[in-house]
Amino acid sequence: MSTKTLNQVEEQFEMFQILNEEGEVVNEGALPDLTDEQLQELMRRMVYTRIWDQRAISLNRQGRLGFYAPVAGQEASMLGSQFALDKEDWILPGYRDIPQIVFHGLPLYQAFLYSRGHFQGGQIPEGVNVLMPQIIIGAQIVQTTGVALGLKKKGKSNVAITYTGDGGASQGDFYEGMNFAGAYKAPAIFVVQNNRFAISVPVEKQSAAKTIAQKAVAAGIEGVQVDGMDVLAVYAVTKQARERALEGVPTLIETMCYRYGPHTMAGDDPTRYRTSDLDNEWEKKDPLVRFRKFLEKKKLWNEELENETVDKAKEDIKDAIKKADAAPKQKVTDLIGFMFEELPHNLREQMEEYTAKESK
Ligand SMILES: Cc1ncc(C[n+]2csc(CCOP(=O)(O)OP(=O)(O)O)c2C)c(N)n1
Repeated sequence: MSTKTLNQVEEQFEMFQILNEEGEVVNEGALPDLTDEQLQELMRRMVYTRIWDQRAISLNRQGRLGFYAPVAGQEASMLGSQFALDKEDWILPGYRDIPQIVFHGLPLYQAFLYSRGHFQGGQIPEGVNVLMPQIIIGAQIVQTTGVALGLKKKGKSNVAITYTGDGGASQGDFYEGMNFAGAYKAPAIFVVQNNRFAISVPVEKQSAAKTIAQKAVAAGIEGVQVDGMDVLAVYAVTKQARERALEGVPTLIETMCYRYGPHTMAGDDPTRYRTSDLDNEWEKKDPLVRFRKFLEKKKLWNEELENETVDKAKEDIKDAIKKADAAPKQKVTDLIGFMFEELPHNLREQMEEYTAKESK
């Protein structure tokens, strides 16, 4: 293949956008058909999530939350895509994708318990169609195709969607999952949130490809690159991907975004691998600022609605933490007990030992 041909392929994956940084519509024909109430709900969810993120970081620093991967900067990418789903669709998330699963039905206190490593955080309630967030990079991608094929076999008009990062797109599972989905026409959507870094490794070091979206071509599925700071654009491409998925054509969506905070709260220092110029460049693209401007011009958002949302988020977080604090202290026997239906002999011995210890 000549370089010219490669360039021609890559040029097809131009970033799709509806709102520019000023909140102006640059793609009138692509505006999704959302009611005023739905537009406000999208804004509400992004503001709520920003507050939740700030609170979670602070709770983590106080030692009141465990593992936490900040989400600020990725709200449009996360929530615009989830908003395009049906309640019965399945989400297979990565560790950062907690907002999507909470807005899909997981109670907030369980998200906090997940963060604390408590088993109740993983007991997804019946009727909430999400699987446990994966810490192992890429481990939910092949499974997404499996879940999607299961839905198809059962005759459901639903899709399975998964989220990973640009780093996840460097894993073998990523290619296997997409290839499998393409070959078997699975109703699946693969979202790669390209926040430009896999911890400290820039995306340019992970792949020679100009876009991640173009990796769909080899799997024979659709690929689209979208402005991940533009909630309307993310919603629109996911909605289309969902319709296509139901017709047997999976889609890979690459959302161009940025995480404003550290990779996780476990000691990552982004100033060691990102410049303040780059941070500033992406701060100008802030998904909340942009969408707020768009809504304000339409008289659909104001300070009062903003404050109401902030207060509601703070109130909900307080209640959820209280509820998480009230969960029974996790025991070693819980951990062993949930692993097998029938314990192997070595674990049976440990179970007996800890049952005796815990009953004292
Ligand atoms: C299989 C595997 N390898 C390595 C790690 C360690 N690790 C955790 S997060 C991460 C980077 C992931 O980056 P990316 O996929 O871009 O996602 P992001 O965190 O930026 O959303 C790595 C290498 C892991 N969890 N799993």
